[in-house]
Amino acid sequence: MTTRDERVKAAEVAGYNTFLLKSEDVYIDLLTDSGTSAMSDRQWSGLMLGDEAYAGSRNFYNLEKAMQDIYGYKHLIPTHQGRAAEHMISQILINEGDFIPGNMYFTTTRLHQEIAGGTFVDVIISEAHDPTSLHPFKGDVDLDKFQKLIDEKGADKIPYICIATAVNMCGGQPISLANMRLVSEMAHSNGILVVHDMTRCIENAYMIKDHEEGYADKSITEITREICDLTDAATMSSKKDHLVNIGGFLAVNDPELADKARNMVVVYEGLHTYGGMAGRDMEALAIGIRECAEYEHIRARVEQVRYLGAKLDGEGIPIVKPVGTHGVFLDARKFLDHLDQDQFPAQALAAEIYIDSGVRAMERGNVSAGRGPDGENRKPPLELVRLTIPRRVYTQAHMDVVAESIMEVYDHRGKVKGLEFTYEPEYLRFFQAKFKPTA
Ligand code: P71
Repeated sequence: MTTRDERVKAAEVAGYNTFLLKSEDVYIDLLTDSGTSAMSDRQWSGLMLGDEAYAGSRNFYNLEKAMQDIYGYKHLIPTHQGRAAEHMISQILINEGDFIPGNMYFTTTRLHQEIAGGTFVDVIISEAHDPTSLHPFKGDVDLDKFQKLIDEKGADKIPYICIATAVNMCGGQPISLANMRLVSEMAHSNGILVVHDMTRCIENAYMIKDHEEGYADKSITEITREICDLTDAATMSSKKDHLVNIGGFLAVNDPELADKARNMVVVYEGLHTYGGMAGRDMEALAIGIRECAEYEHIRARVEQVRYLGAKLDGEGIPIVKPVGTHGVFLDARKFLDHLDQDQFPAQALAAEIYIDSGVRAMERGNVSAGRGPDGENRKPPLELVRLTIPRRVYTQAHMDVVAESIMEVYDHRGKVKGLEFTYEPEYLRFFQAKFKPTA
């Protein structure tokens, strides 16, 4: 624990960017659920079974089998984390001038599409951009938007549609299987592939079981398989659903695509039977793939997120509703309605919460969205602060402390100042940017 004075100083040194705080100076760390979950006793045991042969480690085959059993994709190309898989699929499938529709952007995903010469096009339903819309599946694709893109640009300019499950940037919102089925049909009938960002697929499967008609009696693994069977390839950051500190993969069904990816992974990651992971990492990951699909686990995980959400909502704090799967997202536009979006209200709010209590959150608004091709801030409709909950780490009592702090900041919200850049890096600026309060 730190004093308020110490946190005021730490925030200033960090340029009001929670990515630049030392973790030692953080009390409850809700920056991300990525690589921060607790591994189980079984996963830790797996670390002791590392087969560190350079090639053909038995842990690779265990990992391949676990992925095939749970997700059903045919070929596995391991990577050190999710963005490496995004890099490979983007480089392989995208040509200069292509368009890549998706159910909302994700920072690293879009950047890799752009570096490959593509342009991301948002085709998520409009409700996703509205924090107050109670649509139960805000991750759904707007089929009219998708059709319009096909009509305008031509299907030959669209190599694939990127479908995320539990859409991160709009609050961890699920896509329904009914919608996915239609998207998959529309894509495939136009010769367009479906690439699945399945970083939090199990969390999405829980939401489908929870409230999509006809799925209450299906198991998490049955639902997960049904999702994956509608898609052709998948990128995975195993640092989320799979409960490991590092790891990920690209999974594909087409053998030719698999060969291309295997050829590429040796350039950037390592041999195709380890892809940047140690044997022991792959063993822990293989075990995590099976564990995360256990109903008791995923229920406890999502319901803990809902617990915090209900608490804040009950106090009248503006949050994204319905509460999603991996965190509670504060609506900073409403919370700090005296600030202009170019004063980065979400960035300012995350810094203020840290100063109040040592709780670390993450900006997911104008700073994260970056600048468009015209050089201007993109000013996304959603200006959010994400309170992201690691899996199997915190108790409900921690959530109570978080809620108390948010309520305290809400009480003096009028005093929170906006921010301006003092340093702005070119790529993924939110990671390393620095700010100072506006006068
Ligand atoms: C999260 C992260 C980690 C992160 C990444 C970029 C900015 C801030 C934080 C990573 C994801 C993700 C989705 C849906 C791909 C990646 C990249 N999320 N897709 O939410 O959520 O995976 O980090 O393993 O490279 O804090 P990677």
